[in-house]
Amino acid sequence: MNARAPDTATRFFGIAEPLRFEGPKFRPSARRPFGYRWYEPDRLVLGKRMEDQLRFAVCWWHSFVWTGTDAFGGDTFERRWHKAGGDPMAQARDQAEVAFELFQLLHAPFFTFHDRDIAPEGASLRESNLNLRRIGELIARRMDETGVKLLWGTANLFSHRRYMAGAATNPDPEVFAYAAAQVKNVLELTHELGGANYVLWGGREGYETLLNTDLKRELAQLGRFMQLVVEHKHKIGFKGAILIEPKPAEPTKHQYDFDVASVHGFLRAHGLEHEIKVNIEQNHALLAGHSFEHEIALAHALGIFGSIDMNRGDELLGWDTDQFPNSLPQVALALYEILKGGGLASGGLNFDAKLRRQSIDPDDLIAAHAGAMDLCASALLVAEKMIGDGELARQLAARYQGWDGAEGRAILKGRRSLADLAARVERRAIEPQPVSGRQERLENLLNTYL
Ligand code: XUL
Ligand code: CO
Repeated sequence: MNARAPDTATRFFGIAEPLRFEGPKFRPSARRPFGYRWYEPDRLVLGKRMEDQLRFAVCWWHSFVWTGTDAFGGDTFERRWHKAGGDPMAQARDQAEVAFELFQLLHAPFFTFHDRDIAPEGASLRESNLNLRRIGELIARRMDETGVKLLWGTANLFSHRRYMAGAATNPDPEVFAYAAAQVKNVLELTHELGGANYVLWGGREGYETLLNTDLKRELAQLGRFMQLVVEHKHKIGFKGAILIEPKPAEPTKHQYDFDVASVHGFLRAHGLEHEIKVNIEQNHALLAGHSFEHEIALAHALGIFGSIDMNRGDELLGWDTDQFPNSLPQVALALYEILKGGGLASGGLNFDAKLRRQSIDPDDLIAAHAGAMDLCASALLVAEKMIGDGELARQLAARYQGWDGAEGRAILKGRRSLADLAARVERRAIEPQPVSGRQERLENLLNTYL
């Protein structure tokens, strides 16, 4: 990454020097408050540079747009670009400069954005598009100067009141058209900025009550919408992956893209299983009643693994708290599944995570991201040990070895009928012997890698 020194007059953060790899003994001091203990971009891990294994991205919305509100209170952050009465375009430009200041300080290789994060909505679609294009040009220049890349872009199809009853699943086709227009524009901008993927999160593609919802129609609308996006992707020659981000609920009570399994069923129903993959978020997995690693392993098994929104949910709260990850075993298990499936490919680890609303200092943004990046780097080294040692894989293979034998293969290849199997069991008259699942031993083994 090329360093582009931020203008001292407009600098937002308290430090000017980008963070460095300091080694595991590093302790923060007044002179050097931030540094990486584990994140060493050039270190080779399983044949790839650590930076290329992890592909970190900073998200625009939580880091620069969110003001610290909650259901009971307003802005706590009071960022300078959110001052009431300011010129929204000037504020958007200032926000973009701060964003690149943060990316560079962190050494973050990627970022992600929604259209409405980077530029204000105008009085008409034409005006909104113009705003987006103008800020897009500034972002393109900063990307060129710094080498920071775009992991994915996405359209915000959930904040504006026109989308209160859904975007693609709206009862009004004019809203569907508006959403399509917005996606067209952001997909094109993502393409021009060299984005590695394009994400669709169906924030309002769901419902509150069947009394006012025709579920069958809405699913058909959503399927058609996704086909339109894929058609346009091919038309403009965008080579990145199109990703759906599953989430079971919030803001709607029931969302159609509930989890990886429901998204896969939906994709197959609309002939899209080879065109669209999933962007899996830890907090969303938890809300759907799954572990993070379950969703990752399932997506790999179904051939639709795309990318990760890395964050952490609170096990005691039933909503999307979007905290920065900080549990080593949790992230190590997730990375183990990612690596077992072949790695991130065009995906990345996007920190869809936000500060707690009392963390009002600019440098809290640095601390949060740096800590999360370091945690993921350390978890990657754990996953490397798990794979390198191979004992977990050996024990798993041993558990299923019967299926690699002649009879197991014959069953799976379709060479046995139900009657064949019944006759075999009667003929042999041998009771299958249960074998220990050894869960505690495996959990102990896992702890030896941590
Ligand atoms: C919402 C969420 C979104 C998507 C992008 O829960 O995760 O921020 O990641 O729209
Ligand atoms: Co997300």
